Amino acid sequence: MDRQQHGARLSAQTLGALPPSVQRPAYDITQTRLGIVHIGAGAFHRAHQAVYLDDVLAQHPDWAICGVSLHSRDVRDALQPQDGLYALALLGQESHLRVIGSIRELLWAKEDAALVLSRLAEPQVRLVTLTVTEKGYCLAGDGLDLSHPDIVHDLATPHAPRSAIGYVVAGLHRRWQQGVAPYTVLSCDNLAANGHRLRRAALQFAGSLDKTFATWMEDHVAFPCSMVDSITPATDDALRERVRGELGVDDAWPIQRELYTQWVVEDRFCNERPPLEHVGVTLSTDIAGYDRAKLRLLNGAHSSLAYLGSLMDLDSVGDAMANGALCGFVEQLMRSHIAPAIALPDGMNANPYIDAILERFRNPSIRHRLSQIAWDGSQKLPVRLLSTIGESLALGRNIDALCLPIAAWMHFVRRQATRGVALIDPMNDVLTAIGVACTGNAAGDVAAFMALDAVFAPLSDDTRFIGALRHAYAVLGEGTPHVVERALSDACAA
Ligand code: CS2
Repeated sequence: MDRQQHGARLSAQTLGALPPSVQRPAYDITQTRLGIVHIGAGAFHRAHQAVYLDDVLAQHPDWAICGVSLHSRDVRDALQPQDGLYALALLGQESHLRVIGSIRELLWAKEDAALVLSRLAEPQVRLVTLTVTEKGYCLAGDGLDLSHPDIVHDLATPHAPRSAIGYVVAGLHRRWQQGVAPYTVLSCDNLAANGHRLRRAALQFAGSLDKTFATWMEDHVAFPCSMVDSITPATDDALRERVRGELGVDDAWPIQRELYTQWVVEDRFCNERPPLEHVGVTLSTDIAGYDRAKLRLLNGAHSSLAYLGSLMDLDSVGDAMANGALCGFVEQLMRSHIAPAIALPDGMNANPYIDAILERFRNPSIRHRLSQIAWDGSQKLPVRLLSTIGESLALGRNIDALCLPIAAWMHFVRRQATRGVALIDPMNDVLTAIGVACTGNAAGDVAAFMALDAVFAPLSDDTRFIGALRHAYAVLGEGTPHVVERALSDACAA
């Protein structure tokens, strides 16, 4: 039977008519009230945090989300006509669809800036969360990148910001002026010590505007750290088709993720918080160990698969896991080179955690493209792999295997540049210039990359690192599939 109601769109009105196999919000979406402003309402937020909040709302209707997009209007335009509703496909052995209702309002900062700022000042907004990806924090080294065009702009016109930091601080400034209690600012991005880094950047920004206000922020605003985890492949045609068939109405932007999800949040809020512990979130006083394990093991392995696998002309994580040499190498990388170099949280054993990661990567219900993971390498590699290399060197450990994925990234940059394919990376221009100038000579090419302080400092003048990286770069030859595969087999046998 064709259930499709011709032209009908997912919305509060059509929600009741969805087939019973589709899980729906367990509350009346029209009765919820905003409690959270979320900056960066992309796929990860909608697959992760918004789902936890959908569970919270079933008991506590005052934690609905106002989702703000800073750059693109697409999410607002897709979801506003749907009353914020969208379908999430949960992919595992028993996949199912769930409609999420926690995002009650969608704003596009470029057009709705005044409304975003007024939401941020409303007392019932007690929490501001962010998923703006690594580059969205405008960081350089340990602090804010004061030469970043958005930061230069926002410091000149703080009441009309563009950046995430600019909005967070502008909202707090209004509250400070109006005597409204501050909100907690919770980063939900894959950055080590994300709350600490965001706090430093926000205080630095505020301090450049007004010292008294910055001191108030320092004393009163909490920036807890968090660790987020759920594999969320980009929406593709297969998903759109499946959702259209199963829902019986149109959804302009469904999303998908694996069944597995984890959210660990540091329990340090300066205003009320949703009862996250009731919906499967781990609240902890120290999340650094979880953070490290996830970023270094899961994300480190993901980026390794992405660059090595792309050179091998593989398309998805599933394809990469089906390649014996690559899968064997990445498993060994995690077990023998990453896990022994990092301190894990009390009670966490590396091997079962790694087993679970490998199983998640092999999930046959998911097609996660390596090209998606390869985005933003300049931002991801320092957090995911270079930090492990630095700590391994400090421990006197061998770093040869850890340098292979870094060398693969360099070959990947060179390959895309010579093919004339732009990288999705905020450093695309400089990386492409380096890639085009590469000759294949390991010493010269490594030296050119080492000039990228934002990526390689403080390792860029470490002779042990440079030696191992040159070797890894040379071992990968011209970065062609067979040579890469042989290098990985040799690395495993070594
Ligand atoms: C991936 C992550 O795209 C990427 O860089 O490594 O998005 C990864 O899927 C998530 O961090 C898993 O929690």
